[in-house]
Amino acid sequence: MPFKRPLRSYTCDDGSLSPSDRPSSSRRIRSSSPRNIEEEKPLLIYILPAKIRPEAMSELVMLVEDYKIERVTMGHQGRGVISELNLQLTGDAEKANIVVTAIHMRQRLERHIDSRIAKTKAIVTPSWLRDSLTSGQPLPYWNYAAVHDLEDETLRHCPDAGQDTSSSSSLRSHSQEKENSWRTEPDEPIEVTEVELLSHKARYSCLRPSPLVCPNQSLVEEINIIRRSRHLEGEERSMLSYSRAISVIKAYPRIITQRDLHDLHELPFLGEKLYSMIQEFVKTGRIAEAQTILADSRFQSLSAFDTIYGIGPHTARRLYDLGLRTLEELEQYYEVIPGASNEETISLLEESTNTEAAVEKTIKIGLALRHDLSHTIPRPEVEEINRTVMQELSHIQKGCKSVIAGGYRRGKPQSNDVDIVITHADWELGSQKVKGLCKKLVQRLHEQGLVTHVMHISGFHEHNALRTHHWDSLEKALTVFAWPHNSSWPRVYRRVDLIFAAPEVFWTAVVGWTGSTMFERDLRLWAKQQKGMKFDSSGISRRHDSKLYYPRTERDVFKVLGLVHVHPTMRNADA
Ligand code: 8GT
Ligand code: MN
Repeated sequence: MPFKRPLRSYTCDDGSLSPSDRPSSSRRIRSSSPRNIEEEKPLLIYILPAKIRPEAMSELVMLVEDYKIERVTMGHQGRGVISELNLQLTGDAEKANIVVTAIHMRQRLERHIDSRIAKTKAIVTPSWLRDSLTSGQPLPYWNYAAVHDLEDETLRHCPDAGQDTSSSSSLRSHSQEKENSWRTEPDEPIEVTEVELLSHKARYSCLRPSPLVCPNQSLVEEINIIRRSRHLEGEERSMLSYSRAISVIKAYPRIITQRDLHDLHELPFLGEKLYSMIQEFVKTGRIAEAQTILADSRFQSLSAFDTIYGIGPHTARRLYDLGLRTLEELEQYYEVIPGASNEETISLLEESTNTEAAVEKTIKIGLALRHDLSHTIPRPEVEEINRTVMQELSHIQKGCKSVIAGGYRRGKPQSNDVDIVITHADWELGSQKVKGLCKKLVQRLHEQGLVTHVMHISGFHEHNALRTHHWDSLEKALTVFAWPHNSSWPRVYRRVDLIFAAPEVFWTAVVGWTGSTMFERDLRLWAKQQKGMKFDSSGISRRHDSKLYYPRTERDVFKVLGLVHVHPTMRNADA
């Protein structure tokens, strides 16, 4: 299918748009200090058509063109505001600063662009273009590198980080002027001064800085084996002790050596037993108990069963007690054909129940799709799933916004599933506008063939027993998502969770779904023990008078709870 307009006519190098057509946009307002916009050089974008559907290609071109027209119009209206984003399409990859592509394999890319040239460009996904146009600034590339093998080269071409910060703070002051606006933007860069306010000695993990990978990661992995064993055996208290120990070690700022051992006494939750395990690890690089567990056949079976969606420790033990030992035996027991889940989708119209039949159905889907579901999801695909879901949602309700939460938001390069928290951008009316959307969206995604299974769907549930105000604010669907056969992404089944929140509780929902689990647990504990408040994904309230809080930003969530803002990438308080 041809583009709506031929790509070449938009190239800057053949001069189809005059330089005076370039300035200003209203979307993102920069400082009021005048700049010579005539002299500004645009970023040249080459969109590689291979693997992009013609409609999507056409949409991308139109997005850039519409943006440019809007920018020009604002400039001519003399508003004196200058957009960060000055893009120009080019038909010549060699001249481009940025190559936008749906290709993810280096070899495949090099069929279209010479490797020598590719190395000198930023190679990004179409999401970068869309998200940059939405935010009105050239976003940093780190979440958008299209080709893993060329990530380093791509990041080297990243836009100036300083510019980013200034533009986001000026956006903030701009949006504060507008009564009805609030932040639904992506994460700001991490602020070193904020991290310094946290302490690795704090009792609550929401006061400690917990990076994705810590200096003592191999020790953490070793203790995590013991933790998992306790979890599988249903020994919850013991499991929690190990979880706490892990979360403390995650925040410890340097590699633990013999010399550091006495320091550990200053840390919370490291009792005698843990202390001697750490000592053993420092000496030998191993913890004997963990190694014994790993070699244990019961642990191996229960671990394998526990990887199946729908099977928790309790079910795993029950299956083991029936004499089952391997996943193949489980497949026979449940009469499942691997890879071919024709298991009918759980009714879209009815709320999920926890009946035995419903649980069994979920296990059957989880087992049949286990090979696909065991593959982790790279960041560019997570972003594309979000974008696709939001595009489908826009056909049902305009003006919705989303944040990808979960491990993705904490910086994980690969996720086990995708957690998308959705709201409506209208602070006043959004609550009504998102009501009932979850079911409609899932139905639409199912009709489009994008959602193949629904594991669970539920309507509004309440923040607490106090039936004050419209607190019925979260709807969620736990689904299985798959790309269409003609997509540039492989057809691998992916788990996607869709969570709908009213604007008043959007940021509490995002915080609640960003994790990690121990961070969440300590947020709730902190709120209860130190602040006399109740925190969960569906809201924050004060216990003594049930006062409800409606934070407009994520920072507000932390502020209301009396906490320093912890950047999402510092909330990795689990192994
Ligand atoms: P992964 O998906 O790569 O494994 O990593 P993850 O994103 O950290 O794990 P997750 O299992 O997807 O959980 C993401 C966060 O959502 C966790 O912090 C967890 O506490 C939270 N979460 C659920 N399920 C539910 C739920 O039903 N309600 C609420 N409020 N939060 C939940 O996982
Ligand atoms: Mn997740």
